[in-house]
Amino acid sequence: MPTNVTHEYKEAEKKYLNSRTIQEKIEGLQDMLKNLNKHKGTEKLEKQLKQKISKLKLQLEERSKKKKGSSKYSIKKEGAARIVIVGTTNSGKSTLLSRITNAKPEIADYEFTTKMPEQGVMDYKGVKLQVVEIPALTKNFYFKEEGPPLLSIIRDSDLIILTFRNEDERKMLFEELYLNDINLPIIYYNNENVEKLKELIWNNLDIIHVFTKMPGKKPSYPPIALKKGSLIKDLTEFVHKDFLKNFKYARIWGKSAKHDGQKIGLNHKLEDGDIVELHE
Ligand SMILES: Nc1nc2c(ncn2[C@@H]2O[C@H](COP(=O)(O)OP(=O)(O)OP(=O)(O)O)[C@@H](O)[C@H]2O)c(=O)[nH]1
Ligand SMILES: [Mg+2]
Repeated sequence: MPTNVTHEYKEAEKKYLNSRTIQEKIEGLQDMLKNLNKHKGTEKLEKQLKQKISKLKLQLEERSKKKKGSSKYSIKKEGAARIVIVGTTNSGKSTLLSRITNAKPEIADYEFTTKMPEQGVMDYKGVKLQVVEIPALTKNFYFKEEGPPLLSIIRDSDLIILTFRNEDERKMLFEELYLNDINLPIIYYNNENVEKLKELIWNNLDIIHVFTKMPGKKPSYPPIALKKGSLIKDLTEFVHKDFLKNFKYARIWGKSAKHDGQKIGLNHKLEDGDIVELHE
């Protein structure tokens, strides 16, 4: 135990040691975590606190599963990636969802309009991406009935778009994400037009899109979404397993090509927007 912990940390520790219910225990540990003056010497302690919290949360979740099904909040993963809109109430989450997807969520000037997760599909250059609006996040979100299932939708995403009305709200959101061990890329937006906004989202995802074509034909549509860093080998395998066996070479147009129609092999690295002609 490092000796240079803060007064607030010691107070939180006292509260934790006197707590009785699982929820109180988690809250106490979270307070300790928040008040831990983080540096190299406290890394081990931070890890231990996080582990204790996870264990207790598991216990709590096991109990609530027995009580009621939280599956009504679950959302099936679809598309090449999942983007979640996370924010405080009335911060424009539904407005954003309606701007970038086909969804028509209720938008109103009263608070907590959205009560269930809403989803829509964002089309970017032909790639379908799932966008989910999470009902407004509040302090100690984990302890709300809908907290754990909604937090797992967030955890199971590729990118967070964060919305808030002021700096206090922004801090609260970051604290909630931290306490719930959510470490995803986060972007803000600033009322950009829809095309700029979609581009911002796309550029922060870990995927690229590529087109395949047959010799003498036009590129096929829609394109194929692949992880950044994918090779011709990955694309070929995705198109058809048999293609890989019979692969002879490919020709490529686009950012990764030295010249139009460059002849390449399986280990060539693809770039966003490339067009590939597979020869077998
Ligand atoms: N000033 C301003 N108002 C906005 C913006 N986006 C939405 N609004 C307005 O703010 C109110 C709330 O918008 P929503 O999109 O419903 O906000 P929300 O975050 O989904 O809210 P809840 O679902 O109720 O938590 C509406 O009256 C919107 O017209 C924005 O960018 N700026
Ligand atoms: Mg809403």
